[in-house]
Amino acid sequence: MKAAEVFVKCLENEEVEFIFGIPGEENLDVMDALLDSNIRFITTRHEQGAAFMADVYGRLTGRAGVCMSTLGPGATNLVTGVADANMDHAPIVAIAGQAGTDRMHKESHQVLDLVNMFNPITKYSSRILTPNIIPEVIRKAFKVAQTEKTGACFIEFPENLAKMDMKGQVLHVDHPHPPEPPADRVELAAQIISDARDPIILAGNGVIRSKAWKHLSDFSEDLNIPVANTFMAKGVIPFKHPMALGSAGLQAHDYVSCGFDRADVIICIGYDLVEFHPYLWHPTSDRKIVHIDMSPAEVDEAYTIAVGVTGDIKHSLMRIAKLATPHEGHFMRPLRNALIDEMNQLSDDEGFPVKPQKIIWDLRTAMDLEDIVICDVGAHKMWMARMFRCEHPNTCIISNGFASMGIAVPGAIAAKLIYPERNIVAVTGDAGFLMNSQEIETAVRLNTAIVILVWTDAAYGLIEWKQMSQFGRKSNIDFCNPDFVKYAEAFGARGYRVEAADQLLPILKEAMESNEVCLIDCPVDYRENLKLTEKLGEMVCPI
Ligand SMILES: Cc1ncc(C[n+]2csc(CCOP(=O)(O)OP(=O)(O)O)c2C)c(N)n1
Repeated sequence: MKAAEVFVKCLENEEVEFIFGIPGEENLDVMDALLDSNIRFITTRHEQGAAFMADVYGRLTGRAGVCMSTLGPGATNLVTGVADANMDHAPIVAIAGQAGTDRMHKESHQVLDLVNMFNPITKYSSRILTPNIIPEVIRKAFKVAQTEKTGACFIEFPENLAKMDMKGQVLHVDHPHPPEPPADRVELAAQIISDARDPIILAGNGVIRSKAWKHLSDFSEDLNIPVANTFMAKGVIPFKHPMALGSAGLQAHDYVSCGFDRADVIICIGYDLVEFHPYLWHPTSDRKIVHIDMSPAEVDEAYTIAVGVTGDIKHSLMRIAKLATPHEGHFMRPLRNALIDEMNQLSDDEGFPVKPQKIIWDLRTAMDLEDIVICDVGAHKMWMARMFRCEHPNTCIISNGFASMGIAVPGAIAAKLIYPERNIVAVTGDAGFLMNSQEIETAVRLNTAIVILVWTDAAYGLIEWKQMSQFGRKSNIDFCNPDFVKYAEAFGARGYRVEAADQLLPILKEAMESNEVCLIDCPVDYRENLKLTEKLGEMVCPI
């Protein structure tokens, strides 16, 4: 068989469904071999879009999303999405063509050392040096990408090797078992939790990756300990659950922060420091931290742990819950009630431009609980993370480690390919939207009927918020937008413009029912940003 054919067979062996990418001159043989495969190639309009699609595929399925580019500029275009996946622990395998091995040692058209370029943004970056190692390299890349902490891997495939004949066997796919937590660590954690006066849980995305959300709810119920979740762990405990406090991650002192202030023991479960820096929830560095995760705690002066329970998160939670003495109840409920009051306050607001709180209210009303939002990065993300209620994990995807703008539109396309029966909404600012808006063409061509909700303010809203908070004046954050309705229509999508607050809900409903790619241009009133900062600045803790 030709090496390119073996390469594709190895991808099939890993049960790859989609490859997101752009064909190039240096991956001609792989592209040709794909024609005889069940793997569906999703042709995108930018390699960054392809990488973000793989990223969101990985987040939603736990299996490696695959993206592919040509050498040189194609591969450099993948970088942001690959880095995003790696830092946010989304499993992906990125593949790039490369020049033939006979011209890689010298100055040569489009040649860059891609293995080294991807090294700092992957867990494993490798070159196919000879055709015989293809099965090993592919198996290793998928195994490393899909094993906690999951992340990105990169494979470079020189074009002359892809043409060679070889004998190759696909390798058996094994899924490593997470290790058991050591008994003495479990006992110590149970002791600290039993002795705590006011414990609180901070649940991170690792709980979702480990599919341990049910165990988390049981643990919190059994021991009577309230749960705050990171932005990347929205839905890890249903918002309606009596122990849920809501999302923690704002850089301001939010209601949930009062819970951390009052706690003497903070139990971090499946939490990564990139999700929400510990100095923001633990500035005093004096509380006892119980670290429950698949791997040892990162070193940080605000994250000095009393005990680390490393191993299968589900088993750790079950075993600690068995040994620990339940608390009699918790007094943190007012934190959640204060947030709920805020959520309800502007549900009928008629102001225009539409207030962020009202947009979120209408969006939640229009969407089913199993539907999925892919959120971009900006002020809208802060509002969504704080106020969009989620009852199920992975129903509001937020990139909050690398936090790259531009993920929402391509991410929504990937989500729709995985879940064609669900409504998928890309929530994005007008700046992040135009970073990958060309993928509307991909969505229309594939008939992936996503809804793109653009919060329009003709500015880099989050940066304006920070500039105004810190300096009281803004620097170079304004821009002009095209006519988004015409823009959508030019791609063959539907375009809507919200011109009054009460139009948003019916437009959202119509868009979701339309079964077409829809864009909604919704002007947003970001005067609410500074109002929120002021309000939280003056807030007296309700507990
Ligand atoms: C690729 C990338 N570039 C720059 C930033 C820094 N950044 C974070 S939010 C933001 C502004 C986002 O503006 P917009 O998309 O309009 O959303 P808004 O804040 O207005 O809701 C910028 C520039 C980033 N996170 N990612």
